[in-house]
Formats: sequence, structure tokens, C-alpha cells
Amino acid sequence: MNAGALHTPPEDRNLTRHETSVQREDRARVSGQRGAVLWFTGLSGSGKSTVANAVELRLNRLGRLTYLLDGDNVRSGLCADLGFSNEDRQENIRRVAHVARLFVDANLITLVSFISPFRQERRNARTLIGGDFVEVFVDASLQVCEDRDPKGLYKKARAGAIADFTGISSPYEIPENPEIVLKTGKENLDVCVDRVLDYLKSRKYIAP
Ligand code: ADX
Repeated sequence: MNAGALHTPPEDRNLTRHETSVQREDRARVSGQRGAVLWFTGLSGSGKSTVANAVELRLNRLGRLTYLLDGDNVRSGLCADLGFSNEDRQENIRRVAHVARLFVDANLITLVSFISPFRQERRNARTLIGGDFVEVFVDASLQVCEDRDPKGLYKKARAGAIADFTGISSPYEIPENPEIVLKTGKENLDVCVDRVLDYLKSRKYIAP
């Protein structure tokens, strides 16, 4: 990748932006919904994917168009070239933020489930997406996540078999002002899902 290109203005790269005749509002008129990004962030094993999946199912049953972008899935395709160094995680989140922006422009309720450990990258995603960005902090302690260890990765990380493991040998920066905090160690799945749905209702993304 030519990393310099990321910082060069499009006009200096002989690129011209094309305005499309059909805009976001036109698509919203057809689909009858406004897009949003639910950005789930938290440690591995905190419950991001479980909650995001359950929220998506409820939204689907309510007749809403959704899409779930999940770290483990996206990393096997779009981000298959990336590992877990700080730089690769930054690039992973940058790409996902751009995909999420496109999906919001298509007026999908987009659920993003990535550890996304760094404040700066989450802030960049918020800036890129604007007012339709909803940060959901899936707040389970390292102890809880490690006790659950659903994929056996904490055990491997403690044994030194996985480098740069979030919470063990790579940092997780706690969100400062998330719109929603879910305590998955204390609240059960239905309560967490209801909290997210209530928020979407309060912001009129879905009907009361
Ligand atoms: S992020 O930090 O770049 O946002 P992402 O959410 O895409 O991470 O991927 C995290 C998933 O990759 C974890 O759920 C886990 O299954 C797997 N994984 C493999 N190696 C690591 C690692 N070193 N640190 C964290 N997760 C890892």
C-alpha cells in the first residue's frame, strides 16, 4: 500500500468527485428508513458480537434493513492482509469506518463489532460518520472476559502464544463519552438488546 496516498488531497492525485443524482435522502424515501452506525467496542470476549447479533435480529424482525460488520469476518476478507500491530489495527478500523459510512449513506442500520481499542480511530470514525454515529461500549472487565475465554485466546495469550493481545500485551483505551454502556457481566442479553433498541427509538431511527 502507498501509505502516503492517505494524506494526499484527492485533487493532487487527479481525482474528481462525482455527485450522484440519487442522494441519501432519495434512497431514504424509497426504503423508509434513516441509516445509523452502532459502533460496538470492547475487549475480546466482552460480548460485542453476541449483542450486535441479537440487536440485528430484533431490528430485522421489526422490518428494518441492517448490516453487521464483524471483526472476525471482515478480517478474513477486506482486511485479510492485516495483523494486530497498532498500525494494522488502525488501518483495520479506518477501512471499516469507510465501509460503515457507505452503508449509512445507503441508509442501513449498520452494526460494527470490532475491538477498536484506540480512541483516536474511534474518534476518526465518529468524525467521518457524523451525527449518525452511536458508540456502544461493551463494558466487561478483563477478569470477566478472561474467565469466559470463549475462543481460548486469553489462555494462549497468557502462555505467550499470541503476541499483542488486547488487554494482556496490547492496550484497550476505554471510551470517554459513549452514547450507550452495556455491562454484559451484570446485565443479561435481553436487557442489553432492549437498551440499544430504546436508544434507537429515542433518536427516532425506529418507531416507538
Ligand atoms: S481490532 O483491534 O483491530 O479492532 P478486531 O475486532 O478486528 O480487532 O479483531 C479481534 C478478533 O481477532 C478477536 O475477537 C479475536 O478472535 C481475534 N484475535 C486474534 N489475535 C488477536 C490479538 N492479538 N488481539 C486481539 N484479538 C485477536
